[in-house]
Amino acid sequence: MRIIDSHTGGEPTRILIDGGPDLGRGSMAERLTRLREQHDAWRSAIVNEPRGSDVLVGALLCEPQDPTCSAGVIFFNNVGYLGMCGHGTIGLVATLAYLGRIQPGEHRIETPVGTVSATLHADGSVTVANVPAYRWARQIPVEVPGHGRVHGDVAWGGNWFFLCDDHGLDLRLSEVEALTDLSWRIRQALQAQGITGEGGQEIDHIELIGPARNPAHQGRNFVLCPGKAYDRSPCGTGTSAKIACLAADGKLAPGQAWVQESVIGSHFTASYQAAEGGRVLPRIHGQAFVTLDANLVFQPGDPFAWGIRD
Ligand code: PYC
Repeated sequence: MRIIDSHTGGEPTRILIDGGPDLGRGSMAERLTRLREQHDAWRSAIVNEPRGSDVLVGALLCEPQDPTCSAGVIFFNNVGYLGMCGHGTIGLVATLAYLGRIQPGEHRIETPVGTVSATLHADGSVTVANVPAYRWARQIPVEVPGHGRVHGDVAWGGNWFFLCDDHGLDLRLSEVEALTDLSWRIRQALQAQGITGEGGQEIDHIELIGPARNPAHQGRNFVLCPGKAYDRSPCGTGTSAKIACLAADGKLAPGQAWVQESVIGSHFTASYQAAEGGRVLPRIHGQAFVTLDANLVFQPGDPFAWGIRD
């Protein structure tokens, strides 16, 4: 049971390369349902303490359904499953390149929310052509207990995001505790006030947005993930949601570059092509580096071999 860790702009991804549960055939969405309902202990064993940590995004590498795809993947974290993961897809492509399984060029990858394409460049960087992104609602007011009213756009970028810019905080590393606390309270307020994505879907990522610190970049974010860990990268799906909002506001033209900084100062370069129904097709460019190549060990008698969980 081999795992390979990488980081993309500081955000780690741990991929189970072989071994793991038998999820059968079918789409990644069907296999995700089987993983969640019958084999959730694997998610916990891979990413939860004591083997992992709250920051890790995990992934199962799967045989794709469509033979023209290079891989199938299911992403997860300390509390559940992700529809899509931008930094994780960049990490997956860097991992497949490290393994010698792919060469520079375009590769199609099946995810639970659709097939994405990713281009491995000769310098090792990766461009992900994400699933269509769109803004669902504009400048929704939310009463946040202990803070007051904030406003935000609700947008889909492969996960649901609430993008808020009147939070009043500095998007810097020394403010991570305050940023985490406010984002968590915004998320709880969204739930309490019944504010959701399309079809009542839960908004489980909070994205605080603000000005870039590097004058060559266009924006900065702080993204709180569903399990209360913040994204060290600018979040590929969050950056996709952001450019969907910019496109909807007429502030970013198709093909124009938007460089999004994370709260630690790493960055992704994003752009989009217009799609039907006001949607955009985001492209996210970044780079991942492999940090560990190891095997999972389950020793008999280890009470936490499958992770610490409820
Ligand atoms: O890069 O899309 C992303 C992502 C989602 C959660 C953590 N990273």
